[in-house]
Amino acid sequence: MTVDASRGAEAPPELVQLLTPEGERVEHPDYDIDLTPEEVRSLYRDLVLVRRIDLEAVALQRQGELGIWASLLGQEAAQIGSGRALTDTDMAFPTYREHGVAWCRDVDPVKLLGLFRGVNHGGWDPKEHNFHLYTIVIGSQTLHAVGYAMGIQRDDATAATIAYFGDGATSQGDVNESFIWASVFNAPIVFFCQNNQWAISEPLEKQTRIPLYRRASGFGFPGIRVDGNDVFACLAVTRQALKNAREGQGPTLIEAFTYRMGAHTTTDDPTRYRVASELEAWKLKDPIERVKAYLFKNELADQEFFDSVDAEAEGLGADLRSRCLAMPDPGPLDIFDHVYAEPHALMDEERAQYAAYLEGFER
Ligand SMILES: Cc1ncc(C[n+]2csc(CCOP(=O)(O)OP(=O)(O)O)c2C)c(N)n1
Ligand SMILES: [Mg+2]
Repeated sequence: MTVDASRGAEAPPELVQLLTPEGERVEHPDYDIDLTPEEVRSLYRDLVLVRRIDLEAVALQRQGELGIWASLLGQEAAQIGSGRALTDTDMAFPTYREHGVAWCRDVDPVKLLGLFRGVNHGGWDPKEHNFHLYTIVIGSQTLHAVGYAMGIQRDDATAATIAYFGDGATSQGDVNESFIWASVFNAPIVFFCQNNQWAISEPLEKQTRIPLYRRASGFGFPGIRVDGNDVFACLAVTRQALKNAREGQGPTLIEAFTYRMGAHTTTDDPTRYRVASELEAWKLKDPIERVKAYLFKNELADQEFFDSVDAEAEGLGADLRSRCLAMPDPGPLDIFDHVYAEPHALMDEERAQYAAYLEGFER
């Protein structure tokens, strides 16, 4: 097996970075960010809380309370940075792993669990949060997002759309088709690719021979690679790309260079296909530790602050657990209610047949 050096600890040269893994602020000629201490503390809180939500969800799955869970571990900065760059009127189209973006869109985390517990089909109103339902079919949401972007373009709205997808998804036809549509129609969209180096057990080198962000040039729009473990850089780069989209400058592809620190989902065992040293190298680039180091070094937060965030995280985890366990199971016939928005003769027939079948057990 070939090992791509770029997946190790060495940062590739094209990377936009504003905060090093050691917590040092660095300048970039094209991107800057001016955050108040309060804003940095708030980003830190977001990062810690979404990691805690994720941890609780993994534990719930391991205890049989969720059918499956797709962990965001390691990708918190990519999601919080890009999620906090969105304005209320922007629209986000996630995959199944964007729990951090959901947090930024004020989706109650227990609603994320409903889908994975099998008690609903995605328990939030996309219009209320401007956050579309989770999409499992790899890459398909990029087409929905471009369609939405073209729609708001025709409505003359000053909003942008963001589509999330992974490195593996870039090999899908849907994603490439969405790039073409977005490009030729100059759609107000940001393509946010979280390159977490793996598509289940397929490594990045099986998806591409060139850095993913460079694909954009072939489609005719800018591409940029950002340190996906740097919340400042993700915020700055996404903010700029969304602004460009809103101002009629068309799409941007952002490749957030990050790492999936956990399993693909709870059904996966990554020790079967990747070496432990790779994970160890990425742990040194942890997205939360560098913000903590920055806050400490610059005396922008004291121990009391860190303790209070930890305590809040513990409370959130416990609350999430109890509310997850309290979610009622749907009735067996409820499944027919969500196929069509309007009453439907075939559904009525199938519901009646299934009800009769279930009654057979009661006799
Ligand atoms: C169209 C389609 N093909 C295959 C799958 C099975 N599948 C689920 S996740 C996944 C890998 C996706 O990798 P990537 O795009 O890198 O996203 P990540 O899971 O790493 O966030 C695959 C192949 C699917 N859900 N949809
Ligand atoms: Mg991936």
